[in-house]
Amino acid sequence: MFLKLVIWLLPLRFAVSSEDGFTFSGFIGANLSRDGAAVVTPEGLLRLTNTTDQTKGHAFYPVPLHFRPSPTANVLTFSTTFVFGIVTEYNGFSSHGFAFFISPSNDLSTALGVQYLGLFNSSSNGDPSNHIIAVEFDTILNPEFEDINDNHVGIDVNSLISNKSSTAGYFSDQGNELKNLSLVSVEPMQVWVEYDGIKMQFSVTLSPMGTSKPNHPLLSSTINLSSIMFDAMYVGFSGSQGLSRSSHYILGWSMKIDGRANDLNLSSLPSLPRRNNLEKGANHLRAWLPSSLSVIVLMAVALATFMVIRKRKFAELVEDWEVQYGPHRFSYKDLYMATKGFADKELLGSGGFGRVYRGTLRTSNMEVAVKRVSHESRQGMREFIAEIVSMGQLRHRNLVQLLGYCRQRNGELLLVYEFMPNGSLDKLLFGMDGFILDWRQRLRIIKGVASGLLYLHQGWEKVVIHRDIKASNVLLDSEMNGRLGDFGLARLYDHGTDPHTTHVVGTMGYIAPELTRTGKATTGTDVFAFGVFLLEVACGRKPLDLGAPEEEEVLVDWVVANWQRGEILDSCDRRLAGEYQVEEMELVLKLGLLSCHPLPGARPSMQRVMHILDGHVPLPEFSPSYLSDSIMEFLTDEGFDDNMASYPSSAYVSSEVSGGR
Ligand SMILES: *[C@@H]1O[C@H](CO)[C@@H](O)[C@H](O)[C@H]1NC(C)=O
Ligand SMILES: *[C@@H]1O[C@H](CO)[C@@H](O)[C@H](O)[C@H]1NC(C)=O
Ligand SMILES: *[C@@H]1O[C@H](CO)[C@@H](O)[C@H](O)[C@H]1NC(C)=O
Ligand SMILES: *[C@@H]1O[C@H](CO)[C@@H](O)[C@H](O)[C@H]1NC(C)=O
Ligand SMILES: *[C@@H]1O[C@H](CO)[C@@H](O)[C@H](O)[C@H]1NC(C)=O
Ligand SMILES: *[C@@H]1O[C@H](CO)[C@@H](O)[C@H](O)[C@H]1NC(C)=O
Ligand SMILES: CC(=O)N[C@H]1CO[C@H](CO)[C@@H](O)[C@@H]1O
Ligand SMILES: CC(=O)N[C@H]1CO[C@H](CO)[C@@H](O)[C@@H]1O
Repeated sequence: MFLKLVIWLLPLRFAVSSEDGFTFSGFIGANLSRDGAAVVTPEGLLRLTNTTDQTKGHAFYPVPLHFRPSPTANVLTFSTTFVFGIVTEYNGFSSHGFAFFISPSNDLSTALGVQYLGLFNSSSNGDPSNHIIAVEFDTILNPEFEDINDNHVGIDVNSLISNKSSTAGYFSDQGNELKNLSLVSVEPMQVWVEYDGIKMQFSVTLSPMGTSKPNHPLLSSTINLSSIMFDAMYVGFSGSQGLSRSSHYILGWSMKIDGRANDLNLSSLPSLPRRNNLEKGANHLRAWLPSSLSVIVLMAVALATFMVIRKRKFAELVEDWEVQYGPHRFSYKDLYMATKGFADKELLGSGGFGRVYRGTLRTSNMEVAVKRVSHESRQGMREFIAEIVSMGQLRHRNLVQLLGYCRQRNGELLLVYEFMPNGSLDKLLFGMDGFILDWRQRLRIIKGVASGLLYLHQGWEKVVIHRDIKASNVLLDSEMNGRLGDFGLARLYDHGTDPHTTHVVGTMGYIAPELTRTGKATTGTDVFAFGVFLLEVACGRKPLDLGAPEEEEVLVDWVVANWQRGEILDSCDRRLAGEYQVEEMELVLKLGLLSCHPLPGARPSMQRVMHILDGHVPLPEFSPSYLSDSIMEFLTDEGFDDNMASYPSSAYVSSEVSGGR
């Protein structure tokens, strides 16, 4: 009887003890629930992301832990420690990061990867009903989440906008100065996450593996977790990556509720692999080749013939230096298959840079747009590809995401973008199919484009000049958000050319006057084009319409003329049938005029444009004559060159004379 009781109690005791604490020194045989790309490697490492692009992965302790002694009591003290390492394939190209999290659910399948770190999606981010607490280890700067840099640790409560964050590092016990650590250094690091249930103090400490725990935590924040956490919560890790390959590894992990987590025996942890080797595919071939020599010879001949035929069809150009960019490259074959052989019926459109096809990637069923760009010179290609790869790291909800590229031997470059189901804005603005974008939609698109352009100008480590803002470069996603496409592409035409003879890239009607003079694209020339774009969207007219009555040919001049008559609203799109807010329409028209002021210094920055559109800053007072007066002032103040003197009669037409492509 007694024995029976013991036997009956034994598994129960086990379960209880494993519920308030656990220790994993390596993960061989560990009972974890995993999803997405997360795996335990044969060496016992928990790997959250694999080498496939844009993956996410989660690993949870399989049962929820009880964080309160009773469902109504306050959250208990708890502590966890783990060792992690991030292995990037190419030094300097970081991908997204990973997080330790506490969540009410073990199903995070609706969360997005990439910058959302597999924790939230665009609608759930910031929602208090998430009840998710996380410590993020983020290796990409995302301005939309107010990230401080591309190497930081943050405490997140229900949102990727961290409650508190810091550059990754640790405080040495002598001197108390912050020593920086690089998360992507491929060196293992140990983390301690602790919560003091009485003081409500949540702290995070980081140090290189093998050094003792620093006394001073890296991050410490007073948070009442009792108001956020439930009694039973899952704990785990979430990893996510973007374009460049990187793997997030956890080497060991221990956790304890109502106490201090067991120390990890560091010498028994599996070791972190060095930089990923490229997969060795050749070994597979060797394994199945039959031993008979004649068969081998026959097969080799057949194979070689087959390869030659295929190679001709799918000849792509890969140079040594490109191997480092790995997954940004798509194989020509995959793109060929995706677009059904670049079939005409998959053609989405053709623009200044080439033809664009719709495609569906076979491996992921993802819809993409593939742009074929011809490049005559291979000179500067390396810089250009490096730039494409870094452009791939630009992420903003108002930019069309670049997913990768492929180079072909015939001098063709294929760029792979996210697919935008609602096509380009000009088709909807000027389309003949009777569809009319209402004012609310137009204003939202305008604000979206402004925000995307602001990100290019200021949101990233480098200033990116778009150079070709216009309605046909604005694409619409499934929610009718405006997204800028083709950013940075105009540089293609600059590479390898003599800087003194750089020709002007842009589109007639959108080219700032000084650009035709100096040939130098700046954020100011982008603002000019954006101003023209504002007028285009508000008026539903192209910037230059040579078929229109003479006084209406140049959109900007016509709007100015209407304003001078005191009837600026006469300019707006008649198809709106008066369905708009007068103040908003006036604001957009005047802001458009101000932004395409002929003098670069008079134009606002995109930051200011954004503030004005959001109503945080009033539009400066100016009259229609300001546009021409200040030119006269400029012309009399400064010695100006001949080109300048040739345009005051109609400042805007000058681009017609010398611009275009
Ligand atoms: C893993 O843990 C879950 C939840 O406790 C349990 O149902 C399952 O049987 C365990 N699996 C193994 C192999 O121990
Ligand atoms: C990576 O993970 C995905 C699941 O997200 C899986 O489909 C794919 O096969 C994995 N790739 C490798 C190389 O393990
Ligand atoms: C976003 O996440 C929330 C909460 O997990 C989920 O309810 C919602 O369906 C998700 N939205 C999308 C668009 O996946
Ligand atoms: C540590 O990193 C921060 C942010 O990147 C930087 O400002 C600081 O100069 C670095 N400190 C050292 C000692 O490198
Ligand atoms: C913390 O939050 C819980 C639940 O909302 C509340 O009952 C408790 O009073 C809070 N503690 C403090 C010190 O504010
Ligand atoms: C730590 O692990 C090593 C190697 O597995 C083992 O030899 C050693 O006894 C362990 N130390 C402790 C304190 O458990
Ligand atoms: C800036 C920020 O995200 N603050 C959050 C910090 O955490 C509390 C919960 O304790 C949230 O309510 C805040 O919004
Ligand atoms: C105007 C227009 O074409 N709207 C479409 C945008 O895309 C969504 C989703 O693909 C469609 O449902 C809309 O009809």
